[in-house]
Amino acid sequence: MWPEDAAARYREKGYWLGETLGDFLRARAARFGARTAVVDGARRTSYAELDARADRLAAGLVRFGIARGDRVVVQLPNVLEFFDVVFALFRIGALPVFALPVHRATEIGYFCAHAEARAFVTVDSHEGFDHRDLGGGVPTIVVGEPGPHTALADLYDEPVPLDGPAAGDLAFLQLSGGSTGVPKLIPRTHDDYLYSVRASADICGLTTDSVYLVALPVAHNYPLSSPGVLGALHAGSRIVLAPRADPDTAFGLIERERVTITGVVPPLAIIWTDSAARADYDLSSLEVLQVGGAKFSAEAARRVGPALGCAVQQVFGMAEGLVNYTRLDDPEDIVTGTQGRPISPDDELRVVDEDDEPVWPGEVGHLLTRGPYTIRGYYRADAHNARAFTRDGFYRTGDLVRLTDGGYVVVEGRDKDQINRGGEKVAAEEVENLLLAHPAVLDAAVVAMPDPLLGERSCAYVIAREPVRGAVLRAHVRDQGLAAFKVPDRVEFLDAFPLTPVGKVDKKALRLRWEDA
Ligand code: AMP
Ligand code: DBH
Repeated sequence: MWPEDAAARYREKGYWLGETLGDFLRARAARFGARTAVVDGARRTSYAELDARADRLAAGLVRFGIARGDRVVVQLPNVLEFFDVVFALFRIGALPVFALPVHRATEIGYFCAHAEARAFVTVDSHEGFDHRDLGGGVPTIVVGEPGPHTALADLYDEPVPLDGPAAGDLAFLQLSGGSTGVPKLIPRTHDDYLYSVRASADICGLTTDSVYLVALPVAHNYPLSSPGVLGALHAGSRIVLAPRADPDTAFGLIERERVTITGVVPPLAIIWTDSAARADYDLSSLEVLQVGGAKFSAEAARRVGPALGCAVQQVFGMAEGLVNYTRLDDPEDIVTGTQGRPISPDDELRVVDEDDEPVWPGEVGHLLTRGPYTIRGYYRADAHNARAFTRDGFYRTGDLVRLTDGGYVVVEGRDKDQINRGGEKVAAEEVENLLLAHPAVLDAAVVAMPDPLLGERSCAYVIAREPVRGAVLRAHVRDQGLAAFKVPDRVEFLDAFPLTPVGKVDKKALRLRWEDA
């Protein structure tokens, strides 16, 4: 949490308004009542209805045993019930832990255990996978057919009075892509998050005429808040939920709902750009395509406008806080050649060398940041926090950047032990630990290899004790029950790893094997 002098400054400057997310929806409903808030297939829900659904579900969740301060792991795809669940929890003052639909038993089990979850909310099945038993022994609430668990549909009761949280309290736990053996949970408060939401809606030009398509999984920080569904609710816009992000599904919804803005990751932007010419859809309503989550090349950025007939906005953000946007009125070279500038005049960005000393202006260095919506520590992670934050509270992003004269950020690389697979982050150590658990593996090092579509894919270098096939090791990782994107794309065998002068595995040298190839 922030030191009191910083908190006082953020309140004084009007960033932290003392509003909770539950009150936020109430105020939006009072203002935009009859307007359509969420479109999910044939279901169209107004602001007033959304508000009432959250109150009714909050009552049922309290009856289920959920109280203020409890953590609840929420794993829902892009469905209307996501809004009911998270706003009901916000009103109770219980904290959603935002899992993604791709997560499996290993991740869900970890989130439930680490957050000591009181309940797990999921969907009966999604993309052919049955989610109902992922919570293990944690009481489970299911959207759809509940099996032996509780049906969410049975929890919409008559509203009850709630004492609710304070705006300075934690609102939820967001996930970090991470770089360590286990994922980190990110504690965000009502006050800090809503500041980033309001400011983002403003920067992205959202109004009551905007229609925001949720193409990515809604619980991810980017479609949730940059400006995402919360930004859309702030502005009185209409939210359209896409069940999938393939061009036919997304373009069909853009045409049908007259979508004006959406946010995607670079591989999707590339696929949409390529498909637009071939597809026979009316995309004329689309004004802004946001691209973020991983580096978007200037070449790819230049192709978007002509193909899709819209402007590009680059977004460089992190669930820990700091979000940068190119502005809608920025010149072409800024929009294609940078990852934007921070939301807030009070976002502090430092670019430093290995000794935390500032580099020369314009030079590449490690990005450290601190500000009104950037966390000061991960949830229940004291030892890690001592490394991940400086003593004066700056978050070590693990990104290598340079700043332009105008204060725009250009992402040049990364020093964290992570593979960014088109926006899906793989913590190398997490996968290495799973590989090491296989009897044939003596040592393992997972690194990024370049990929034309995803930007990066993962390659596991393995020193084997005995002959084993790469496919067997990939299956071994997959069988541990974790998100499919973490399975190494490729396995290569070596007799020994290159070492750095101090004797650590030289991952830079391992990555270079691919760049030279
Ligand atoms: P997380 O901390 O898991 O929320 O992931 C945030 C990280 O994603 C950042 O620290 C960057 O490494 C990466 N990232 C997000 N957006 C971009 C972007 N536009 N360009 C390059 N990297 C990005
Ligand atoms: O990658 C991210 O985590 C991200 C990207 C864009 C993010 O959290 C965000 C915008 O808010």
